[in-house]
Amino acid sequence: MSHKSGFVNIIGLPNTGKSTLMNALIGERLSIISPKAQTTRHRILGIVNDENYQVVFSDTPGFINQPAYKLQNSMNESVAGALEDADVLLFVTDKAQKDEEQKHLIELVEKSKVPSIVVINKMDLCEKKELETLVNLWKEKLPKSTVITISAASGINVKKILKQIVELLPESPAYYDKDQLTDRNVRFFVSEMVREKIFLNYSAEIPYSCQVEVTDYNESETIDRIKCVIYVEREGQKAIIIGKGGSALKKTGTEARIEIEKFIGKKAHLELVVKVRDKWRNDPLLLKNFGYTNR
Ligand SMILES: Nc1nc2c(ncn2[C@@H]2O[C@H](COP(=O)(O)OP(=O)(O)OP(=O)(O)O)[C@@H](O)[C@H]2O)c(=O)[nH]1
Ligand SMILES: [Mg+2]
Repeated sequence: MSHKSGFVNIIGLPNTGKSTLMNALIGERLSIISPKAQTTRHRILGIVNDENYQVVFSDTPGFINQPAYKLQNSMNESVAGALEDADVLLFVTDKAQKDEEQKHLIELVEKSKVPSIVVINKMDLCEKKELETLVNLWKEKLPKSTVITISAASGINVKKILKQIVELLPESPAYYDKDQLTDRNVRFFVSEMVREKIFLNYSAEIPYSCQVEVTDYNESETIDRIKCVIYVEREGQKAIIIGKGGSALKKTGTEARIEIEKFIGKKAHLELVVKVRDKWRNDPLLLKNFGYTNR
């Protein structure tokens, strides 16, 4: 039997459930998820391997219509990059998304030469009639695309999408080793797990002002000892992150450690330190050092 392989890139507005969908497709918790918009900041590969096919999914940051920081420009650039090398596009949306916000993405999908699937996520939040209306609207908006309704959070129709994707993939040998799950290393996922807990534990501007870097990672057979620095933009934010008597940081650290231990399959010791880097979200050199840009 012939072998199929290709890049399937997941795009959409922030908070539509792209990361939840990628995790559901690959069956692992690779991408971090939060109820807040703009959780994902990088393009992250998640690979599904089968004897007869290899699907290389890319989770991408939600597209930002009016970027206010250089960080957001780099997030949008990774969306643009994901459009360039796609064999199949998954355009994730839900009933809450407005057409004017999605205009740019709709045009990109329309212009793209690769097959696309409009994924209407969060179907659990829709009445039957409402869902039918949404499906019909999307069929009108993007007549060349296939439209599928899913609930990424509960896994409804996720298998159906995978089946559809494999049908659309070109015949090709695998791009990656068949035992490879992602292109990112453990350090990256550790920093993301800390960032996820920050997104869940703090409000307003705090999660958006944080960058997490793993500065030490000492592996041993039974326990990994990890040190992370959380960078914030102002002293006031540092105080909020740490909390009264260190309580907020302690909570975040404990929650992240539990997640990290599940991920690495052994015990972890996690030390978190908070530092201030003035306006890092607009600083080209810091953005480069933090791995957001190549320039
Ligand atoms: N009700 C419902 N909520 C969902 C579903 N899928 C995802 N969510 C929720 O939607 C929120 C956003 O999910 P994410 O996967 O982080 O969304 P995203 O598109 O990756 O967001 P960004 O990374 O910010 O662009 C989270 O609170 C999820 O739990 C679903 O099928 N049903
Ligand atoms: Mg995401």
